[in-house]
Amino acid sequence: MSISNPRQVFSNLSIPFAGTILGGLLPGEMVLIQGSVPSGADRFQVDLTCGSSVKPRADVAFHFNPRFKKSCIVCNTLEKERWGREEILYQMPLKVGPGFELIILVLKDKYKVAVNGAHVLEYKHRVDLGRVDTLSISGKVNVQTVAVLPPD
Ligand code: 9QG
Repeated sequence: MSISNPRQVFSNLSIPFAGTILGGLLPGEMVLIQGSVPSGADRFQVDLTCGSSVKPRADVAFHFNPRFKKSCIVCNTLEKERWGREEILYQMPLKVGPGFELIILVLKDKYKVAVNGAHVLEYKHRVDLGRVDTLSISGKVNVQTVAVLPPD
C-alpha cells in the first residue's frame, strides 16, 4: 500500500519501539507496518496499549504475537497486568526474508488484521478503543515504517 495521506508516520525506528498515537485510534483508521522477519526469529509482537507505563505495566488492548517455531499467531489482552484468554490462529502468513505489510484496521467492535493484502484474523475489542493511545513493537522483527492512516 502506498502511504499517500498518513495521519502520522514513524520511520527509522529501532526495536523495541513505542510511539504515542496522536489522538488515539478511531474506527475506520488503519495502522500500517512495513517490515521483515529476520532469519532465526522466534517471535515478535505488535501491541496497542493504554499508555506506556512500565510499572505497573500498561494495559495491552491488542497483543498480536506471531510465533514462528509453532507457526501460529497468539492474540490476547493484558489488563491489570494479567493476560486474558488467548485467541490463537494456527497459520503463519509472515515469512522470514521478504518484506511484509501488516495492516491493523480499527473498527468499532474489533480489529481486523491483514498481511500483504490478505485478511488474516479479527479480534473483538475487550478494552475500550478510546483508551488506546500507544503502539509498541518488540521482539525479532525489522520495521521500516509505521503509519497511521485515516479512513478511506
Ligand atoms: O505466555 O503469552 C500472550 O498470551 C505469554 C507470553 C507473553 C504473551 C502472552 O509470555 O509474552 O505473548 O508481552 C509479554 O508479556 C510477552 C513477551 C503465556
